[in-house]
Amino acid sequence: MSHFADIPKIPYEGPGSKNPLAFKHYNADEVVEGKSMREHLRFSVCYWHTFRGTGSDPFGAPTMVRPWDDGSESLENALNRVDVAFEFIDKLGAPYYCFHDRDVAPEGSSLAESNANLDKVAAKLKEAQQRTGIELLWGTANLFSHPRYMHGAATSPNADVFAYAAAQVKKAIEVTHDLGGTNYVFWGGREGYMNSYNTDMKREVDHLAKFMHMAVEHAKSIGFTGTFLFEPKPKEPTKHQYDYDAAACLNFIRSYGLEDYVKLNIETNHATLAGHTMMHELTYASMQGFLGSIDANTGDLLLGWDTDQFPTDLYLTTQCMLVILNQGGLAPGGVNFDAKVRRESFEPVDLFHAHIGGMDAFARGLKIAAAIRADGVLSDFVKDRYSSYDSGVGKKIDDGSASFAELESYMLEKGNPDPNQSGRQELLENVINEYL
Ligand code: XUL
Ligand code: CO
Repeated sequence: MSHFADIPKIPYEGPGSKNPLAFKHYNADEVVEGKSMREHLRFSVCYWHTFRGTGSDPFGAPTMVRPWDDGSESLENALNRVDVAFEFIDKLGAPYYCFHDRDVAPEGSSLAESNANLDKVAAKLKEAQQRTGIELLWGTANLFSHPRYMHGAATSPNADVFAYAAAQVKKAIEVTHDLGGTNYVFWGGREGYMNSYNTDMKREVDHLAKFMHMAVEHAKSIGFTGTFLFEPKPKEPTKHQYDYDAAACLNFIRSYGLEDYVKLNIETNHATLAGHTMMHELTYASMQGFLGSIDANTGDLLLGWDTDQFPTDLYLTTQCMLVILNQGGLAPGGVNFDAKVRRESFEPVDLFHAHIGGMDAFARGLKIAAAIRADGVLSDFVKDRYSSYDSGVGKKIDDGSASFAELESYMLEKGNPDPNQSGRQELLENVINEYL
């Protein structure tokens, strides 16, 4: 039975097309810089927003019209949703999907019942993956919705809650492994705090590290070789999240000896909540070899929360693809649309419009970034800007052979530094516009 009977498999029709249900730029087989767009972009649809989003907000009731969903938390409804999800992803032509354990299967009245529910749905997910060829980019556990996690999960002051979360993540890693997932994500849903007076920060952060080490150990013991991805977010739901931004996460990863196992999943709206641009966060993670995957979305300039909108801004997607191409791609990570349609966009077809727009925006970003790279307009400028370090005293600084004393005598003799050169920001911004 089709749940999107009026919607065909989304074709590529090219930039001239006016068909809202066609790609204008995402042409999966088109080769850019020696790889197909499918391989570069590794698009993923997220289960939680796309198939579980209701459109409710703190002021209003659900708005989404989802004719296939009876609105219940029954296993039957969850199993039925698998068919819907795979029909949608297949028609869209995205090669991957992602989920939290509780998006796909209902929480039971005990851990054992929740695990049994997850097993039943996972069996159906596996069958759907085999039938369609759609693969799992990453799995994760929801450690934030249930009231038991009100004070956090791995950072809860209640050791039993830590233990419950550990059991839940153990199961989620096993299911991810069984479904062939290539990554496992840790987003610290409530791993943070609201008030310093009642919080032992050192103990909480130590516990988070212990939790991750146990996850890594368990993964090894079952032969899961996927990448663990830590997803930075500065606030929301707690006031201070321990995984604030890429720099805070990397400090945590290195301080606790997790650097051989854990990389980062960088999300645009989390970057901007932290007061950074996405390009800053991507560059910071990438330059140290820790950019594993991205959650593609965008915030709203005028709203201060995580609005998780679909990305349509070509500057944003171009900047993302510049960093991704510079590091030679994201695999085994990908571009996951951790994005939701607005509550006013309540019809099923809006889900297609949203994903098509995001995929086209990234495809354009890819093509634009590749053209910028082919002409070397940024890289040549930046190389030249730092060329004083390619010879003479600069080279000695770079290779570590200079000392303060040597630099002092160099400068005493020379008198003044060579003159500075213009940073040419406006020129470069104009140049980028020529590629859009
Ligand atoms: C929340 C968020 C999560 C993670 C997965 O802001 O981004 O959906 O991506 O837990
Ligand atoms: Co995310």
